[in-house]
Amino acid sequence: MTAKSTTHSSHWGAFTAVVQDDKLVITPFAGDPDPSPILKNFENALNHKVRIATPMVRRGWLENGPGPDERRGSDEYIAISWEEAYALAAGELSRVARAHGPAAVFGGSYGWSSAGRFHHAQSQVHRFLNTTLGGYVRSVNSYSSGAASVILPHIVGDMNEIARRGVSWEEISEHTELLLSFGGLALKNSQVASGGLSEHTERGFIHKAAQRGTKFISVSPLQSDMPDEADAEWLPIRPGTDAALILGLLSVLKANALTDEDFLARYCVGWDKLVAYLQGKEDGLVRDASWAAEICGIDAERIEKLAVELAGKRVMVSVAHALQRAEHGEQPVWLGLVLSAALGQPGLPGGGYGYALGALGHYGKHHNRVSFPALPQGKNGVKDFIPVARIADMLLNPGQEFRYNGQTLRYPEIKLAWWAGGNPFHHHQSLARLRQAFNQLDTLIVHEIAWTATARHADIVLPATMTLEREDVGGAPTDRHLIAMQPVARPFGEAKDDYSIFAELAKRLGREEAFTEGRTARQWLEHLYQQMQEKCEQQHISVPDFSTFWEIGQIPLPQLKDGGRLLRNLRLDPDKHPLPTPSGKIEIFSQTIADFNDADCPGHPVWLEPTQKPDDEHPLFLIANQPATKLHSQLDYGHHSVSLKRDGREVCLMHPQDARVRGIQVGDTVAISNVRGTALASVDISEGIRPGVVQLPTGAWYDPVDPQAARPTCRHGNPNVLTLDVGTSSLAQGCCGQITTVNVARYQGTAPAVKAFEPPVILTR
Ligand code: PGD
Repeated sequence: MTAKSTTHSSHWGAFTAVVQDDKLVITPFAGDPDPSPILKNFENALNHKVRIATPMVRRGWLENGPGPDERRGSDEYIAISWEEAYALAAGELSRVARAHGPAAVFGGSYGWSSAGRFHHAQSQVHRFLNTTLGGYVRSVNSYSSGAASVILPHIVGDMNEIARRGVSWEEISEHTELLLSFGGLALKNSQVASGGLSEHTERGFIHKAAQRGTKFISVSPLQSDMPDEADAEWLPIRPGTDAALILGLLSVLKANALTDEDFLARYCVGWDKLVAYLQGKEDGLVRDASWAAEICGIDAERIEKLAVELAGKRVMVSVAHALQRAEHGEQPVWLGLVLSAALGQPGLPGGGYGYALGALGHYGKHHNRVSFPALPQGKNGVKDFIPVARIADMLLNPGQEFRYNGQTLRYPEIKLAWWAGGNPFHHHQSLARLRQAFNQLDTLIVHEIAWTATARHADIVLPATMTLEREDVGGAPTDRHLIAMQPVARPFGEAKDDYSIFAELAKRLGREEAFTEGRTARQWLEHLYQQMQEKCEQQHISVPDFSTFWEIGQIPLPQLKDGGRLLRNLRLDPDKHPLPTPSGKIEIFSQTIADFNDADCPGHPVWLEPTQKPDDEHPLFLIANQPATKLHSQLDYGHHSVSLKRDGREVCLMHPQDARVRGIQVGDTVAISNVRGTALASVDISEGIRPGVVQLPTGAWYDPVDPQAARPTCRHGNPNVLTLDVGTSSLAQGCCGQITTVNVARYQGTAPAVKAFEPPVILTR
């Protein structure tokens, strides 16, 4: 008998799956023109030895009780029953809430978990803590767009409008003459969209645009940031200096009377102030092409020529998320918008500003007329919050003041953190510091599918099912298909889904009804689907009932053609459609930001030197970007991810000049080091990277040789052992994980074998 093939979805694509001869066979969604190779990571994921089979408790926590503990990250675990696990976790949550209140519980639980909209782990944590405790300390914004999501509302409007409802790929392929991209449009990034995507269309649109004659220019230290289909010109910029380059371009445009003064006067405020800054009226420093060239490493003549090339054409300016994941990351986001405004392009078909275009599969797409509802999270009665990337600061400095978006706030004192669906030892910076921070807690509770470094720091580990082992509905608001995520396999070991775990815990806390509202997981899916169906009916969109949807596995959803509407409407009639900014216009100068009085983010965009600059000890920039072989750290043990490691290690990229002077050859193991630690990696050498820059993608599971060391060595190649844990600025406090400075040396002797996918020592009783 042949096994039934089931439909399913992931952040990196929809697919069908079937177990044949004990092997999981994955077939990409039939309508996907360019499926992602990272689907292959599922093939060996279900029963891998690094999966967590039963609830676990950390030995030190069980023996000594809750409290700060240096052993987190290197302790043994004891397998326990679910009954014991529920009793320990519910008991500890009650103790902390009784003794310190819900403001001592951190439930931010940042992370992407899986595509299904109901089993979205972060929403489950939030709902659980709201319904059982009445609230928790939350986090705001994301590691993806921490700086952009705070600055954009001040200067043009909500990030969703600018990115998710930005100028569409379709329009670009039809109208754009020149696409100037800061940070590129790498397909490894747009292969992913939270909630899932059934059609990967970016490659096709880029190809179509290039064929029609769109010129692509990619400004990035890495040539690979632009797909081959674009046939782009590559301007290899010094990392972190795009703001200076854009200021130089603006200077040239102004000096040559190439700016669209009419657009700037009608639809923007503050151009005069920026011009004064460019011309050095404030401080005598003229920010012209020569000034910019010194900083960004691109010749002054090329900057001058580029500015002239931009003028008078239908130009799209795009700025990648990566640029704002760095010190003063707000500035390139602001200046990309200003450049498009100076060229008079916002609101024209295929012209203007595409913030984060290509950074995720959501951007440059159309929105569905109706989207699948999210799980309601309940009401959070705790007011305290942190910008998401300030987690270590909060745990290390309770009570300390910090600045955020014009406010002075105080870090709460956290005793217990609850994490499901995220991997802070993947996503956070300066991992030795993060370990110190987690060591301050009384208790860390983690739900995980596998022994990630985060699970290895937890006191109570609750084994979660992976997406393939449960029912859900997949569909992002920009995806034309809603997918029934049918289970492919039985849960691994004793793993349970996050909802069932929380329902059992809520029962023990006397709040089961409040958490579940009397519904099973399947009943929630039916309930949420029915809500969507009702919205569809109001709009005369016909969709089948739930059981038919489940049977057929996927349904199409009609879309709006709403790309770029905010700026298009402004241009149509600024009085009727003002932007949601204080002036109703694009704010080249923001009085609101100026009044915050934060020197690291003044009232108009500026070039501010980062603190991290190459020096004798750390002569190279490190770019720690998104991996191509997986999403973040997910399924790092999967076939595709592992097949592209070398000696089990992550692969870094160097320029031949930098390799030669260090006696490094392709395939060597190198130590990439700075004051915070060392990452070991295998080397590739290519001219497709700017000299003076080394690239090591994120995603390799943290695997320290010496977990307790102040400067640990990760034998697997996790770059966050090296990155600096500071906020982008006082305005947004976003993550700065993208760029740091390092030295690279050939590893002498035999490098230690990678153990990231070996479970920790587990004791049974
Ligand atoms: P993931 O690897 O996706 O990383 O950080 P994030 O924490 O989201 O983690 C998700 C975890 O959820 C995985 O460990 C997975 O096993 C687990 N999981 C999956 N499904 C389930 C489930 O159903 N239940 C439970 N309980 N767990 C589940 C990503 C973050 O990293 C992001 S968004 C960005 S953009 C940042 N990028 C960078 C960067 O460019 N450079 C650096 N240096 N650092 C970064 N960090 C950030």
